[in-house]
Amino acid sequence: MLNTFSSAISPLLDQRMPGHALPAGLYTREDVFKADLDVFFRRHWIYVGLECDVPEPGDAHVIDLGSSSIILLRDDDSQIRVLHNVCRHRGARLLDSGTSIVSKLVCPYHQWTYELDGELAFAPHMGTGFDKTCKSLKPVHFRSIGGLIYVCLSDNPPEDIGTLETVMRERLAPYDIANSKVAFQSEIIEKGNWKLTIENNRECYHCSSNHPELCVSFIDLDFGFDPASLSPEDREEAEQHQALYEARTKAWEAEGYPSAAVEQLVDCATNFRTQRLIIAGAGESQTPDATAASSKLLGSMTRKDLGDVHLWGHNCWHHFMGDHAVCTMIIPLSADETLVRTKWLVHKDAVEGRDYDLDKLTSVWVATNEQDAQLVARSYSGVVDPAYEPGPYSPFTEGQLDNFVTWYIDRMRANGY
Ligand code: 3BY
Ligand code: FES
Ligand code: FE
Repeated sequence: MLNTFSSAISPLLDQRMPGHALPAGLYTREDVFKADLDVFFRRHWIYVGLECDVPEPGDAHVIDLGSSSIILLRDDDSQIRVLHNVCRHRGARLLDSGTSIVSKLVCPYHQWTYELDGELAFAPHMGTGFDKTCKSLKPVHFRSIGGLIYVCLSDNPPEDIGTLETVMRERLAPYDIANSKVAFQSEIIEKGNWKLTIENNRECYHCSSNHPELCVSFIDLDFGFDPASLSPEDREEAEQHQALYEARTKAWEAEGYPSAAVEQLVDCATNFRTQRLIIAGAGESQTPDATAASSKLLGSMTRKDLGDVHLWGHNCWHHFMGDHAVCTMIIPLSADETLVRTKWLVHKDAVEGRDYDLDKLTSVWVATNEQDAQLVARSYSGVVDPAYEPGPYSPFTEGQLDNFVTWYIDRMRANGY
């Protein structure tokens, strides 16, 4: 069956040239935005938050996604639940955006009252013949993967999340993210299309001239390139870099820490990449001097020299280091606005001022996010200019952008566009 927008969007998908950015309309058009929300934020798995967003029974956290709204909560048995934020009476939103503490979910409209597992407990004036049992709140498909909450709003979630689950459960185990604490959270609305936000995150071509704070600890990743396409200088640099990674990865793995790159980037529904990255300089953490910001390490970690386990998805990027983690998700708000939500995690017992300094913990990514927001806005304002035409990606530093937009086109096609 053809989708409503397929006839209009399909030629744009055809126009995309391999190795190049997308045609303007795929970033700017309202019909494409609606299709993107449907395909990439309803029919695919997306990262939406953390178990530690709701540490205690009764903690609830609302996440708005386009016209949908979901409630992440911890029930009376300390189990994580994810429910649609839609009353089964006449549809009213049960909870407002943000975080709250609840003993039951009471609809503000006519007081239908639900248990924290979603069961309808009380519905006034509905008569004796009314069967409450079939009016529980609708559950959302979700997985907690090492404390990271992934949801899929479709009735048939893609099954290939299994690889991500297996790989990240093992990699994240020592960090015990489920029992960490959100030390700080930030939200930025970037003035640009969500795909530009993701493309911007998939390269560090822009880092040396735009991210002085991040560059202290972050070493660019060179991947996805064809050595034959590089100049002799670039090839030498890439080879040295690869040799360093190979040696360090081998050493970490010999010590029992899975570190090699695992990726599912094209020819798949669930797009992800992980690798234990080398941290530059002092080598411990993404802080102003690359030393740890928290003296209490995450989970059962005893070492600060285990690099940065990075994880990318099509709506998120994460960095798990010995002392803290930085978890970022995006939600498209419109074709030209994207919400970027970042959380900084520390050990649950770490105390600000005693175990960590909040400014040292957060300043690198606060600055980096702000710089990236400016870059995405700058990029988007050029993409809407009639003079824009899709330019070529660097085969050296932008191979991941090519992978991302290739996956984007394939997934649009696979979903009928
Ligand atoms: O967060 C990331 O994955 C990094 C930071 C800079 C660019 N990107 C590769
Ligand atoms: Fe919720 Fe009526 S809409 S009780
Ligand atoms: Fe950046």
